[in-house]
Amino acid sequence: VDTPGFGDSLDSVDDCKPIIDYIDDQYEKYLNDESGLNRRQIADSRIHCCFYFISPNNYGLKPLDVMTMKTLHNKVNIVPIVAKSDSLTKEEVQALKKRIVAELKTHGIQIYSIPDCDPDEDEDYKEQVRQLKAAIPFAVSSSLETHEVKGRKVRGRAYGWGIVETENPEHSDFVKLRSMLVTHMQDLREVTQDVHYENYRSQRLVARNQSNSDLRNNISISSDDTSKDRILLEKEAELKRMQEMIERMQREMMAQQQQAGWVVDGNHQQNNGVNNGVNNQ
Ligand SMILES: Nc1nc2c(ncn2[C@@H]2O[C@H](COP(=O)(O)OP(=O)(O)OP(=O)(O)O)[C@@H](O)[C@H]2O)c(=O)[nH]1
Ligand SMILES: [Mg+2]
Repeated sequence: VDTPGFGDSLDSVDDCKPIIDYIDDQYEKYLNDESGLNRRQIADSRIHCCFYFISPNNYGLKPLDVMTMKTLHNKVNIVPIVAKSDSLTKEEVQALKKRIVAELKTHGIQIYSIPDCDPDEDEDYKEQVRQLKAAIPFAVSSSLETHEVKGRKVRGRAYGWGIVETENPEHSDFVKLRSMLVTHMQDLREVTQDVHYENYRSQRLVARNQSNSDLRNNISISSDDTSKDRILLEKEAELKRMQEMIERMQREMMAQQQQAGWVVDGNHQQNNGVNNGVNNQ
């Protein structure tokens, strides 16, 4: 899912809204499917990972970056990325990364955290995870074009002085980013399910309960209910009256049967030792 035009308008404050709406819509769809009949075959269109691209032209985060990530971080796994890293030198990339990490911390922005390895994990995997963690925010350079370098076809950007290769670890963190996504896809899904979706679900439940109790309270206090609401409320009250009547009748029947020496247990009836005149022989 792309977000074309994000941050391009003069006043970009509302640029985040369609993103939030899209994420929420997917949660809402999932919530509805979960409470439906066919729970086993839910198509999961929830957003499990959000790449947030940070411009290389600033000395760190812009106010829009801070505001957007703060709005998103309780909804989705954010993976921050430095865009167009080929426009910076190696030292500049490292300085910018350091600054971004510090600013994320200062602003209390929760980005996706790669889980720590189990102690009994093999050393190669531990080293891979250590490198991935150290590379955050991943600084990538991308291209839609392919070029020939030493007889190989590579994706990259051709400049007068040479070719910046997208998949060359010396030029870009693209391979690390891809490897993070592949290795930790299951964990990303689990964090979405256990943290972000649960947040959404509990907020929706609170909102639903609130609107139900508002509706009930309005029976007595609101004189300008819409007629549709009134009909609903009258039906609800009638249902309640009927339920009470049925319960009262059941209680009376029980009492009569107990007096006659019968014990009634759900669907079964038992003679309690008093002869009712039926002969079983
Ligand atoms: N130097 C450099 N330029 C890049 C890189 N990636 C994209 N560009 C250039 O940046 C410009 C914008 O790229 P897009 O990919 O369209 O950027 P975007 O943020 O998706 O733009 P919208 O979809 O319009 O919001 C284009 O001219 C690209 O060629 C990169 O890694 N390095
Ligand atoms: Mg785009």
